[in-house]
Amino acid sequence: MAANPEHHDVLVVGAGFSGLYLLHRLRQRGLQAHLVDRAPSVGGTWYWNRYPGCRCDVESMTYSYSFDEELEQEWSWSARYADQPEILRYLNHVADRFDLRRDIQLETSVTAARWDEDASLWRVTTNHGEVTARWFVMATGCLSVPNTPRFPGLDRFAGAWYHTAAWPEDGVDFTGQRVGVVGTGSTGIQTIPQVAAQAEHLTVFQRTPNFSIPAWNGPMDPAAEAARKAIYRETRATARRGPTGDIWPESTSTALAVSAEEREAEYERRWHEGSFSFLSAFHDITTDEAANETAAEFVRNKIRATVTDPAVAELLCPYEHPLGTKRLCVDTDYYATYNRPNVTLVDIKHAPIEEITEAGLITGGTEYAFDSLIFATGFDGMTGALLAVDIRGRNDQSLRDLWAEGPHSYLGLTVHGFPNLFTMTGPGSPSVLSNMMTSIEQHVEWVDECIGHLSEQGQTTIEATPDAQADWDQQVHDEAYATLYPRAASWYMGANIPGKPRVFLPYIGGVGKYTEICADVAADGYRGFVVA
Ligand code: N01
Repeated sequence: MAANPEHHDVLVVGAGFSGLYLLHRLRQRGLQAHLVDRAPSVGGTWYWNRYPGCRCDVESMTYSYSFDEELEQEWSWSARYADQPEILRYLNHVADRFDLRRDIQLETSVTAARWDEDASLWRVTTNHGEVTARWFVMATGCLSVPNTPRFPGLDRFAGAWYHTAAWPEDGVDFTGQRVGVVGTGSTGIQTIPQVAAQAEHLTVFQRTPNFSIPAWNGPMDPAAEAARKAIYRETRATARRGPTGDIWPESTSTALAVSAEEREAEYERRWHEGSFSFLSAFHDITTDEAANETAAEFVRNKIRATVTDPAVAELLCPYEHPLGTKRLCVDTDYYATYNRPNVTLVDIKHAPIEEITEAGLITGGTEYAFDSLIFATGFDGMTGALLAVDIRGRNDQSLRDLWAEGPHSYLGLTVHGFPNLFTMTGPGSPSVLSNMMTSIEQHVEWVDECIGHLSEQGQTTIEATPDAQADWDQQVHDEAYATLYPRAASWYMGANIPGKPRVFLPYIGGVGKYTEICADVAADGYRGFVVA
């Protein structure tokens, strides 16, 4: 440990969308901010996830920064939904454009952080030694710790295996190979059509079928781009006010109050619009089981109409969870991929993977042989990256212990007992239920203004009160249980990680409502916090 650790006003962990913007804001305010990231590049999730087919399933003209009008006007996205290399280029451009790199230290992993009561600062341990900071911001993302299930025998597999979230930088050529993919969430659904087009044979191992809506992706239309740029300020404001952080209209009708024909027509219209707008076709889709079933059956019929083998189509039809309660997927040619002669779908719900062998894997007593195996098996969502660091607050309280039965937070941003710690898009915030960009910018601006306000007032600590935290935990729970979401064994519920507490993690009350609450808390002198 260094005798005199390097000191910063603010230490930010994570060089993704959130950390980069926060660094920029804090520096503009004259604070000395320092950003570290374990990766060799900026980009966060867009650095690590580089699997074939990886792209954003939120439209790029809303999944991009809004804080700088020149950037917004000058940057051109090549497609409606940009792919991973383009998003990574954008983030690198932002790092250069705002001269961020001089305060970014890469290949630096934070392993522990301890609140020093006497000095009122955080002591943060990294692989390069100790750093101290008055303010400590975990901008580590919601989906940063990959989940690789412990299939017995994985170490004896003679082929190559990959997790989609730790993809080789040089890519992988599957030409002529027999490939297996485990997992059919958003990632699997993006990568399966791409791998199928290259491999000699692809076998998909599906535990739970998912609902997927077509992206209708394509090259950016210059006229549409110009039209959107002309009204960028209005659309950004709409995104911030609405529940989803995006700009499609929310329906005020209920699905069962309209005729079957009207309902079908609206679903058809939204289907052809593409993406998550489908979930907003009627306002009760996520709260009323019967309403939800009408949307679910519409999608199942699309699957049946697309997939030529009726048995395969039926296997792809989700029945287990209401539509949307596991994150809706957005695809390009996903269901049609199962019409290819070189693609096989294997149900592992009823015959789980027994073991990985030298040649491949065994399920239902059958061995499937592969050259390569791909795990698109997701992440330890929302809490994984926060708990990967041994964070200790007042009285050496460990965050891991405090959250052993599920996370507690005030506004999803702060935790009682952990002064001056901010968890960007943390559990208890809208984050993953919204267009992340809208939520990230709202968090960055709130945290920056909070730190700025306190610094101007000569105040050095802010800490959530236990009452404010308990009240927020309750609100997060109540909002969730007024919907169908907790019925699904989803990663939103922590259900994908063995042993993880089943707690609904994000705040589902909507971005607009949440933003108002946060603004009101600040305007009310940081209500619910002790400031000293
Ligand atoms: O992960 P997932 P993901 N045996 O957890 C299966 C974001 N994202 O990486 O459903 C067998 O959704 C698991 O099965 P089941 C987005 O927020 C964004 O696909 O648990 N199978 C499931 O099929 C998304 O929601 C973009 O029964 C096992 C799959 O693996 C989030 O990332 C793109 C298994 C995991 O699905 C996570 O998506 C991609 C086991 N032991 C992702 N364990 C954008 O475009 C897991 N599975 C912005």
